[in-house]
Parts: sequence; structure tokens; C-alpha cells
Amino acid sequence: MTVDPAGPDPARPRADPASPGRAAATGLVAVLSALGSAELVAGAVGAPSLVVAVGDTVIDRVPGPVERAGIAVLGSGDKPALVAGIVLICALLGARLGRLAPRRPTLVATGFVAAAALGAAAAVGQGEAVAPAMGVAAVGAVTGVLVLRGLLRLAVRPDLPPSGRALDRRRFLAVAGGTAVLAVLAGVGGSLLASRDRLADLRRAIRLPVPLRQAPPPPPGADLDLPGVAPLFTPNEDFYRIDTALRIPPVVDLAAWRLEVRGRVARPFSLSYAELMELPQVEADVTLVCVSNEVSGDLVGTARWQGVPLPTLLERAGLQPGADQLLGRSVDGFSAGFPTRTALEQAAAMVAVGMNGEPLPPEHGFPARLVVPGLYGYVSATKWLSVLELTGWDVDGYWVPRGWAKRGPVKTQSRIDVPAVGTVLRAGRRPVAGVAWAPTRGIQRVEVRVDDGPWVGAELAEALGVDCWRQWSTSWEATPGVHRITARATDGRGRRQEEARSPAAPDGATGYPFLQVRVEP
Ligand SMILES: Nc1nc2c(c(=O)[nH]1)N[C@H]1C(S)=C(S)[C@@H](COP(=O)(O)O)O[C@H]1N2
Ligand SMILES: [Mo]
Repeated sequence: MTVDPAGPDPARPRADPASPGRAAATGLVAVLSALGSAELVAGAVGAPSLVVAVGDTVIDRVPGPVERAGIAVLGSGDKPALVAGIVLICALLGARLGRLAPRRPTLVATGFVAAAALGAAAAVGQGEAVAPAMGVAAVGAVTGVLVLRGLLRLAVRPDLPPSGRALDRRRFLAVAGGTAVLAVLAGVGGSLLASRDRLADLRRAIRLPVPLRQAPPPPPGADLDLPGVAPLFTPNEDFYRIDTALRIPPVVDLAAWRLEVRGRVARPFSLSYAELMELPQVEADVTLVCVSNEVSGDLVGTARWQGVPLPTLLERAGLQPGADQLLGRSVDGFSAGFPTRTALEQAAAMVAVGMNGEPLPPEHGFPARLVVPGLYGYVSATKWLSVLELTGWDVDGYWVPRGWAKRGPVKTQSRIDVPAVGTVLRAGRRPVAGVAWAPTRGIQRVEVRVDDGPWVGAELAEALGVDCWRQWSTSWEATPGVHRITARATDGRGRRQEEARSPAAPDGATGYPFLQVRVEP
């Protein structure tokens, strides 16, 4: 083995003259690993993100006009763009450092520690506690240095002949590439965790105002409290969720959120969340139904909603001729439209900010959504609301060109909750119970039939209001054998639910709910 007389230290691995690219890649991947691991740990334990802290520090330092120009050019994307810029600068610095690394490993490691310390200092400068900021920085620095050393060993192999190096190259690329992918995943995962945390903090800090018109407490007997029957109010965590969002649009920056009222109006305007919260609010109990709910399905729930009545906003904007459709648009591009007249006629039609006594949960539309009694969600209940647009009927909401009906009034439906599908009963008197709904019309009657026997009226729970579902219950003398139980409801106007079975598309399923039960002696 020969000793290179030009090398600074023969004991140290020399830079492989053929692999400055690999050394640079090593530095870049090490930096990504440092950032990714720090971000993941920060997100997982609720410690500050150092990249965001550096970004915030930059924003604080930058002169006002520059900041405004940035916001003007990038819109509310200015912060993600800034964060991306910081990551890019770090990656480029990493690539440069990487080229030094084979000869000056200690210097480069010191660079990582110094950069991490700067990040921690930025976080502390932004008012974060010292220990978590330093902990995150330490994780990042240690990961970065370990990855740097590990990859360097693969990148520079002075002990191998050139042919050995060529083989190594593929392995190096695989390991470096794999590490980079892991680092990016860690970073993205960490920032998702962090945004969920921030959202939780944000919601905890919100105090819903006392509504001007409070919903009366439910009348005694409105909730029969029968085991197996849907409770009168669906707890938020059990409320069905239907949307096109792959992930909940993170409206984390409440200061940047606005509700805009525009289109065929005399005086377009927009409101901040604080301004919206200052308007008089109402409270209403409304059953929300998805058009995709099949007969006997569970895409339906009832909540006590709180928010600003739509007429308040529409009067302020001043409707112009042709403002026939009210289209809600969401921050993520969803839209749903319904007759403006419905918004004016339905006392409970509102921009909701509260659900069952808490600020809207993120998955149900935080910070604001529409709730309109009597209309399926796909034409009315826009979550993560950002625009109320008054239009004609020429404009289509999201689902209309996708084959769903333009108008979506909720059809009268009933559902049998007890006995549950698949239960085997013992002979004797057994309960049959469930819920029925016809929002805006109410439920007048529910009848039950066993096999081909007569229709028998069920007992109805007290009505919470015409916009809500109503529980019902009865009992039957179960005799051994297999039986079919069928139910049907009649709405408050005396119209029975449709018997003919039809699928959910294009405007809601119809048909009587039924179930087969086996009864043993
Ligand atoms: N932004 C947005 N809002 C939306 C949707 C959506 O996909 N995106 N889906 C609608 C549909 S089809 C229904 S049934 C209701 C469901 O509301 P929930 O998830 O709170 O139960 O939201 C409506 N609002
Ligand atoms: Mo829906």
C-alpha cells in the first residue's frame, strides 16, 4: 500500500478524487436527515419546529414592504414557500460541506452543531422554552453527523481498488437515496403532527359566544335512551364524515382565514373569524344526511349547531336580481349550491362555527361550515368554508357534473337499529326500535311489520324539532323461525316514505328498511 504524500494525514481516509459528487450528496442527505429527524421529534412531542422558528425570525426581521410584497406574490402560500426556501438553502450548504467532509470531518460536524444551535436560538427567540428547543436541535445535529459519517464511509473507500469502488457506487446511491426518502418522510410526518397539534391548541383557545337565540333543552322523552338505538345527539367523534379531502385542509392560520360574500350582491364583503364571531349567533338542532346514505345506512347524524344565520350575511351583502343559487366554496376547492330562497326561509340555515357545544372539529369543517336543514350535504353543507357566492343556476356545485342531481332535498327515511343485523333472538316479547327523519317536515308516524303481517304503529319519542330525526320503538312477539321486520315512516305533512327501492345516485336512496332475524325457542 502506498501513502499519498499530498494527503494531509495518511491515517485519515483521503478524498476520493472521483467522487466529489458522492461527498456532496453525503452532505445533502445528512442535512435532510438532520432536518427530517428534528421535525419528526418536534411534531411527535409538541416541541417547536426549528425550520419554522427560523422562518418566523426571518419574517420578523424583514422590512414590512418586503414582507407585504412576499405575501402579495405568494398569497397565503408565503410561509410554506419561506420554509421550502430555508430547507433548500440548508440542503445546498450541506452539499458544500459534504465536499469538505472527507478531509475535514470535525469541521463539518461542528458546522452541523452550529446550525442546530442557531435553529434552537431562533426558536428561543420566538418565545419557545429552551429545553425542548435544544432537545430538538440535539436530535437533528446528532442524526446529521451520524448520517454524514455513515455515508462518508460508503462514499470514500480508499482501501478498495477502482473496481470495488464501482460496485460500491450503486450501494452508495441506494443507501443515500433511501436515507433521503426516509428523511423527507420524517419531515413531512413531523409537520403533519405539528399542524394537528396547533389546530388542537387553536380550538381549545376559542370561546363560542352565547347564542342570541338558544335552542331549548330537548323535551323530556326525546331521547328514549334505548340500548342499540342511535342517541338523539350524535357525539362529534362518532359523527359520520364524508368529504373529498385526502387530508383535512389545515386551516391552522386562523388570522389568514376569511369568509368572503360575493357574486350577485350589491355590497360584497369579507369577514375575519373574529368578525364572524362578533355577529349574533343562533343555535339549532339539525339532522345532517349524506345523499350516499343507502337504506339502513349510517351516513346521518344529529348535532346542536351554532352559528351565524345566513339571512344576516345575505342582507348585509344585498341580493341582486339573479342571485338564485347560494354556492358555498371551501378552502380546498369543493363547492355546493342550493336555492337562495332556502337560505332565507330556513330559520336554522347558518354558517356554523360550533357543533355540540365545541368549536367545529377539524374533520367537520373548522373554522366554519354551512348547515342547511332539509338538504343533503353534497348540495349544502360545505365544510372549511371560505366563500359564499351568489350565482344563477348556470353554475354547478362539485358533485353536479359528476352525475348527482342539481337539487338535493332530503328524502323521508327510517332505520331499524334494534335488533341489530345478525342478532339471534330468543322467543318472547322483543323490542324493535330505530330512528326516522324528514328534515324540515318532521316525522308523524312510524310503522313496523313482521313478515306479511299488518303494519303496526310504533311509539314515537318526543320530537326535538322538525329538522331532527325522531326515535321510535315498539315490540313484537318473537316466535321461533326466521322473520323479516320492515319499517316505514310518514313525514309531518302526511307523506309516507317512498316504498320503491332506488339507489343513492342521483338524488338519494329510497325503499323501506328491513332486516331478517332468526328466533330460537
Ligand atoms: N369542503 C367540503 N365540504 C363538504 C364535502 C366535501 O367533500 N368537501 N362533502 C359534503 C358532503 S357530501 C356531506 S354528506 C357533508 C358531510 O359532513 P360531515 O363530514 O361533517 O358529516 O359535508 C359536505 N361538505
Ligand atoms: Mo354526502
